[in-house]
Amino acid sequence: MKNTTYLILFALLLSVNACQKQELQVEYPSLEELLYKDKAFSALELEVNTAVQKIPVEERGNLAQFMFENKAELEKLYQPEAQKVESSLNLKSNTLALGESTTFAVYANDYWTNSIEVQQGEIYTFSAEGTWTDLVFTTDADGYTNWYISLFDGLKRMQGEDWFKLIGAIDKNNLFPIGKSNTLTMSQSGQLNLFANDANGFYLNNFGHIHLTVTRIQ
Ligand SMILES: [Ca+2]
Repeated sequence: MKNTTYLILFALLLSVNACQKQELQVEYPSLEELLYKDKAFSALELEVNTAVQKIPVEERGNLAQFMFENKAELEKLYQPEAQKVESSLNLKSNTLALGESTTFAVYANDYWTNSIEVQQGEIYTFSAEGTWTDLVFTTDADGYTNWYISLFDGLKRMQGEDWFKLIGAIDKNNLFPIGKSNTLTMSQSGQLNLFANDANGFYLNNFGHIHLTVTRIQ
């Protein structure tokens, strides 16, 4: 996925509430003109065609207007190097004994939250409390979907699972859905990593955290 696509989709998400249909008083550039000719956006080495194809035709005028009027803010928000924030928990122990629990926060804007070490065959229960927010959509760890966000389903990190569902991974591979409440057998040994299911590059508009309690039951 190229930088352009992120920027455009991010702008589109930002504009979902902000950009209401208005009578255009001014002649705005088209989305293509904006991306090809405006230095603010062309400096990002945009691959315009790929990106534009993802935007529904009827949304392009509004999006161009929004990007045009919010150039400075969008440039500031778009920082590719800041998109893969990773946090490692400061846990008492890296492993859980049988029957032991640990509770920690998983932040919506962290690309990875690195937690305990697990062994293949161990069974854990997961219980997540609280809500987190994807731009304007607040949900719990079971996640959400709606007609608008579903336009971007192809970009989700874990396909087939809702947006902002709590997802687990072992050593950042073999993703599995967790959600609000679950009991799962570990398919392999390694570090348990967690994240809110979002599109790579769209973690900057994520807010809040859930509290996850993990208990080893076998
Ligand atoms: Ca997001």
